Amino acid sequence: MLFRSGSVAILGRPNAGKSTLMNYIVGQKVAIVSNKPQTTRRTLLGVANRPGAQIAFYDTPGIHEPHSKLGKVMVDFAVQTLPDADAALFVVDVSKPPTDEDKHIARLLKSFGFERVVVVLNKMDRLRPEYVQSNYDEYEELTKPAQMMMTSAITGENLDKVLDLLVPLLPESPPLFDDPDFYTSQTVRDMASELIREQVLHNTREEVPHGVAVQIEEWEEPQHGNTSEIIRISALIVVERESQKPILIGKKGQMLKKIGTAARVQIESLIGAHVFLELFVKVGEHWRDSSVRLKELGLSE
Ligand SMILES: Nc1nc2c(ncn2[C@@H]2O[C@H](COP(=O)(O)OP(=O)(O)O)[C@@H](O)[C@H]2O)c(=O)[nH]1
Ligand SMILES: [Mg+2]
Repeated sequence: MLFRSGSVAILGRPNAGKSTLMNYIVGQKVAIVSNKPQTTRRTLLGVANRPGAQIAFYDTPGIHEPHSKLGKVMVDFAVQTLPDADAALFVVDVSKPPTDEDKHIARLLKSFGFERVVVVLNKMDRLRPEYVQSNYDEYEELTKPAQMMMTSAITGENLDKVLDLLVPLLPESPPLFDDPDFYTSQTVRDMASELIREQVLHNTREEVPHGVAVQIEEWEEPQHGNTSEIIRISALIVVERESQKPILIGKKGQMLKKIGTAARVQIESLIGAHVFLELFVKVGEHWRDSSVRLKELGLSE
């Protein structure tokens, strides 16, 4: 039987729904999701297997006008996935007309070749009937002759059709990854720290989310012969300013406790074991503009 396998870069502006879409297709929580822009900070691999095809998706940070070193690194990460990709998914928020960022990405993709691009008109569940035609036309004008599909990454509507458009663009090849259970290259430590950051994003507002990084400090597996099955994890939440510390800790530590409990439940379901999670908050002045800190946090090369 003919088998196709290849890599697909998922590009789009912040908040279009790229990570939600990849998670749905892969069937696993590969990338954390939030309603704050710039949630995804590095390119994340998510592998989807279906009869006759294997697709290696690369979910990227949203392409935007960067205001910090981190922002610049993130945009570079996104753009760098393109030369190695067999095809690209351009995810847009169809409930709104194209923005300057969408236009910028469209120009970038033009040099890649629109015949290898599928445009995902996402958030169709939010598209008001009176804008269906005009928004559709504007995105079509911007990206023709790329194929387009209206989707909802939340309900999964039409995501199977996106795959139907995508698979024929991939080369004939055996699977790139042999192990059918393999779905991401992230370590469980990486994923645990991301799950903690996701809870910070969910529970804080305004300037805090962008300025937060999470670092796993200790990860202690239960000793052999020990009756306790608990994995002890301690993690550091790095904020940019002293004023953000009390926000994260909350009154009598309530906020940190809430974040910790929610993250622990997620980490337990990820690794299938009981977890004791301890969180600390530390100020790392202007870490987003420090090359050294970005490297320490694994956010740049
Ligand atoms: N209504 C609606 N919301 C969506 C859809 N896809 C994603 N979202 C929401 O949009 C926000 C950003 O999603 P995310 O996947 O993090 O976007 P990314 O920055 O492009 O990776 C989150 O709050 C998602 O729940 C969709 O199809 N419909
Ligand atoms: Mg994302």
